[in-house]
Amino acid sequence: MKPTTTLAIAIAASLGVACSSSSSPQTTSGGGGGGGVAQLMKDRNLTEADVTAALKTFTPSGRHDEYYIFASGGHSGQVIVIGVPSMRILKYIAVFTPEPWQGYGYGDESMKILAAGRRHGHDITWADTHHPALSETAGDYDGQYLFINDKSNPRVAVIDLKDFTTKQIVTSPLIESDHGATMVTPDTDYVIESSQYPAPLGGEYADVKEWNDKYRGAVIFWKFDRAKGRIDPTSSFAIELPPYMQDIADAGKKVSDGWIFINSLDTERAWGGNKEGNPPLESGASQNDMDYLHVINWKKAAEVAKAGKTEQIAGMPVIRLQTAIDEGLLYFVPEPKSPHGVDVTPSGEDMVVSGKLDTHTTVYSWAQMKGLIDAKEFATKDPYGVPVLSFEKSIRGQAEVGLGPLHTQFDGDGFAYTSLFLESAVAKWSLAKLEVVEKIPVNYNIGHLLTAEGDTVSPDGHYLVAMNKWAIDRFAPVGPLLPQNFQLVDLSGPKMQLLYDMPIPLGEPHYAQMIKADKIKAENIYSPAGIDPYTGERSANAVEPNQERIEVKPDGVHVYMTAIRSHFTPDIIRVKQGDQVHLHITNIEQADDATHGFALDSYNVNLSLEPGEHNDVDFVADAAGVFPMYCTEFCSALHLEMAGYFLVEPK
Ligand code: CUK
Ligand code: CUA
Repeated sequence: MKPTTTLAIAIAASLGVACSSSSSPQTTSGGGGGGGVAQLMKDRNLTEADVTAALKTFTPSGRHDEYYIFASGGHSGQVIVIGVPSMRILKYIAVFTPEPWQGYGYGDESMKILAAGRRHGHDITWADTHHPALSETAGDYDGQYLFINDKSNPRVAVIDLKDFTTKQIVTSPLIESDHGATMVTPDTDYVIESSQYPAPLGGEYADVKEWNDKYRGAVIFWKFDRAKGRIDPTSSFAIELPPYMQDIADAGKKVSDGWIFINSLDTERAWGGNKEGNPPLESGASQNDMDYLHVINWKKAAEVAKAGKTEQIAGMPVIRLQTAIDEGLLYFVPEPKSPHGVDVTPSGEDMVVSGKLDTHTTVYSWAQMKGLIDAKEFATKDPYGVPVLSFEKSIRGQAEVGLGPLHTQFDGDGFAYTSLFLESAVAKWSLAKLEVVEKIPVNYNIGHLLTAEGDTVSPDGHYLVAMNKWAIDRFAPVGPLLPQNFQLVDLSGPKMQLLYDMPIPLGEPHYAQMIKADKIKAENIYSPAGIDPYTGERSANAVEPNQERIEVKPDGVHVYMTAIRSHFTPDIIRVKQGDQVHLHITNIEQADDATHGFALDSYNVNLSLEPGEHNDVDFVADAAGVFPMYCTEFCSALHLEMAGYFLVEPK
């Protein structure tokens, strides 16, 4: 029991109730009666802080949120869309994994998108999604596209925010994992994907003992073609990096535009082997006091790649390490104690780096680093010949923030917010003075954090979300696998206030971004009818009303079908066992939310047909029998009657 504010105490005293802190687990009960706010507070055991938090997040029916969060869905391979301040989940966007409700991975075109993410000949049905990146114009979110990576099977996806649908997955056999992904350059010229765990480039084999010579990292610059809304792999290139473990990346902006920054760990080049006489990787990789911040001139690198000073490796033009050194594309700066996050400040003038085993964040000055680079004033070289700048001459200073700092975001008032993993807290500190002004505890083990538009050139501040790894006692027990805990914090008052706990029971999200809602221009229908969302174009197989038909062609039976409340036309399909079947289905509705599903018994056919959407699906009718097909969305009063039969006559 801990008193909070005087008003709460006064109310509590007058009502004779216990006034308890909202930060310890407890059960709210009762609720109800007609006794007004004071009675409700008493019945539900709420403090004044609880009530103000409720007032700040409650969103009446029909009212929309101020912001969207786009959060990584972790292991689910999806993106979670959340409204702020209500913290209501608005959508899961299917990205790297089949998703039944959206019919993603069940029709021809979406299967093609997933198939583009195959690696080493394998279908991959999960992803370790880490870092979403909204497209930017002049360093500010423009609300058009979203990119996200899969760390485990290095892949990058493109999502169009017109319809919140994944349009493309790209992957390169050049690398075997990624982590510094995805980040975009300020005008979204490139989507950055850098490797984490070194491996021989291009999927070759070499024993791990050949680490120093044969293993390498790389950073891929995926060229984004905004007019097409797709990555253009043929205009993309990579830079070879030494076999350190490259970590998080961020793009320079404004004064540092043209450069990117990538952390690294394991400059010791330890590779494990704890049964081979070596220390385990974690201690082998933590011997050095300093690792290397990678400073890369991407604008110049793009010119070097264009000039053809590359080698083709696994189909990707690669600027070799020696070329990168010779052309002045790559520099290192020491960074302390197992660095993790690198975050460029809104002005682009500073780079904030946190060392997981340090209590400081280190603030690097772009002006100082650029001065050293221009003057060719290098302190030393790494074993591969990469020039290393002086640590002391590169930093503006350090801020003592607390235990286990990881990631930093910004507000519009000159403050930075750093997550403290070991301390389970967020530190708010002044960028100018490099001094902590306030801390707020979070529950528990915070990884990333985000503020509204907090990694752009013009952060809003306003709200902060702590993305906590552990929930422990925050929610009702659900067995040993607990949800993650997103905590919404209000930054608008004189003190940070915790507003809301949101369980995330889907995977470990890592990062998220928060964008003003009015920047998102989502469309409610596909118009004209017949558009395949995955190509974004009207399908050649789109079906018009009254043109429904079944045609037998040399390649099989083609069914041209429409869906409209409350029937499919045709609703009876007769084929022979062994026939190749091509279903072409258009939802010809043009009304908001008039989605139909299409399910076919025992053939694993499941489509979601949004208004105006067209899908194709091919399969062999190898099993004879009678198979009901029906609409899976309760679309009208006669939804249950929106059904038919797929009849497969035995051979
Ligand atoms: S990483 Cu997860 S807490 Cu992949 Cu961005 Cu830092
Ligand atoms: Cu269409 Cu139910």
